[in-house]
Amino acid sequence: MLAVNFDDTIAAISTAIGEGSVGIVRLSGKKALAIADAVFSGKGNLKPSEFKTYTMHYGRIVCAGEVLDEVILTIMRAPHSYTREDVVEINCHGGIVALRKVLDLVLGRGCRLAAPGEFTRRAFLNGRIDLAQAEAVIDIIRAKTDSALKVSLEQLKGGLSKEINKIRQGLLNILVVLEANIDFPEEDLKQHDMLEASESLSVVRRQLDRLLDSAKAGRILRDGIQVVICGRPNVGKSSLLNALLKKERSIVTPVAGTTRDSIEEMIDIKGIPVRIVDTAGILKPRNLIERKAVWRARNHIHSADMVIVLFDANRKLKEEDWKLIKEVKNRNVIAVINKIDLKAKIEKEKLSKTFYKIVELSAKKVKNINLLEDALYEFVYQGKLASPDFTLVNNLRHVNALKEAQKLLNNAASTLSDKLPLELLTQDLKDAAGYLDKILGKDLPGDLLDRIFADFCIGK
Ligand SMILES: Nc1nc2c(ncn2[C@@H]2O[C@H](COP(=O)(O)OP(=O)(O)OP(=O)(O)O)[C@@H](O)[C@H]2O)c(=O)[nH]1
Ligand SMILES: [Mg+2]
Repeated sequence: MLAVNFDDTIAAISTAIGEGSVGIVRLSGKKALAIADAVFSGKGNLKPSEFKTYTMHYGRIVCAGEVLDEVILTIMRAPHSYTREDVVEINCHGGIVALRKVLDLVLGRGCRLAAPGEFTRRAFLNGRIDLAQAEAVIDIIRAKTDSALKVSLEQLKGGLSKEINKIRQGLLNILVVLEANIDFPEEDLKQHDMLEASESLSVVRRQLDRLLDSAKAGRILRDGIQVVICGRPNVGKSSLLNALLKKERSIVTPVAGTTRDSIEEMIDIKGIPVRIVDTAGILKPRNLIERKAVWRARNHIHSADMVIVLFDANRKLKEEDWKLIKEVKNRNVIAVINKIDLKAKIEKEKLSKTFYKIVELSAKKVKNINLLEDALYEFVYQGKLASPDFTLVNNLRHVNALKEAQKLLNNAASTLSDKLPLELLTQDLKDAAGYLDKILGKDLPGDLLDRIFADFCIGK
C-alpha cells in the first residue's frame, strides 16, 4: 500500500459487486457528513449533518439536478461507529451503474477511495478493536462453515484477545516479582518468591500450551482440508462424491472409466470445510486421455490431506487395488468398502490387516454415509473436540507468535530450575510478552499492517 493518510475521508462500495437488491456506498471520516449534505436530498428540512446518530432517512442522491438513485441514508456519528469516525452509509439500489455513479459523485466531493480493509484498519488504529479482532473480520467474511463462523465471531468479540491478555498479564506479574529481586545476587532470591515465580510460570505455560493445542482445529476450521476419493474404475467414487454432496454432481455410469477430469467440490462435514475431489479410476492407461487422467488422480492423492481409498464389496481385490494400497501406504487413509447392498465377495480380512479403520457403506443407496463423516471428523480432531466456547487460534500469524513465546517460556523455565542469572529469565519473559503484543497489534510496523490489511476487500 502506498503511504496513505488516515485523516482523509474515505469512501468505497461496501457490498459485493454484481446484481443485488441493495448496494452500499460507505463513507468514513471528518468530511463524511458534509459530503452527505452536498449530495443527499431528503424530505424534510434537516440536512444529514443535522440528523441524529443511528437514524435512517429516505431521499435521493442528486448531481446537478439529476437524480442518480433513490436511497436510504444511515448516519453513525463518531465515536460510536465501526471506524470511530463519522460514518455515512448510502443504501442504493443494487445495480453496479447506480452504485458507481454515487461513488464517483462522493469521490468528487472531497474524499478518496478507501484502500483494502481501510475501514477495519481505522477501527483498529482508533482503538475500537485490536489486531486479532480486526483479523477476525476477514475470517467472518470468508467463513465456509457454521463452526468456522463461530470461531471468528468469538475472536471478533475479543475471546482470543482476552486469553492472550490473561497470559500476558501472568507474565508481567512474574516479572514484577523477579525484578524486585534483580538487584541482588541470585542466591538472595527469596525462597518463597522463587517458588511463586516458578508456580506462576507453570500456570502461564499451561495456558499458552492449551491455546496452541487449539491451533490445529482452528486452522482446519478456517482453511479446511482436502480429501481425495480414489480407487480402481467403477468402484463408486463418483457415486460417493454425490452421496456426500447430496446432489448429482459427478457423472455416474456402469461404464468403467467414466470420470476423466478430477472434480472438486466444497462440503461441510460436521463444521469442517472439506474440499472433496473425485478422481479418475486408477487403471493401466490404454490411451493418452487415460494416462493424463490417472496422472492427475495420482497428483491429487499425493497432495491431499486425507485419502479415501474405495473398494467394491462385490468384487475380489485385484492387482490395481493392491498397487493403490501400496501407493497410499504413508498417507492419511480411510479405507471404504462400497456397495454393501450387494453380495460380499471382497476379502475383508486382508484389508483389515492393512487398514486400521474400514468404513462400509453404500453410496448408491446412501447408507452409512454418516459413518464416513464420523471417521473424517474423528481423523481431523483425533478425539479432541473443538472447545465448546470456540476460543480457537486459527490464524498462522498468531500460531507463529505463540510458538515463539512458547520457546522463550520453555527457556525461562530451564533458567529458573538451573538457577541461572535472573537477567536471562526476565529477558525471555519480556520477549515472550512482546510476541503476545504482536498478536494484538501493539507496536507493529506499518508495512506489516499493510500486508495484513492488503488481504481484505475494498469497502470492509
Ligand atoms: N449396487 C450398488 N451399485 C453402486 C453403488 N455405488 C455405485 N454403484 C454403481 O457402480 C457403478 C459405477 O459407479 P461410479 O460412481 O460411476 O464409479 P466410479 O468409481 O466413479 O467409476 P469411474 O469414474 O469409471 O472410475 C454405477 O453403475 C453405480 O450405480 C452401491 O453402493 N451399490
Ligand atoms: Mg467416476
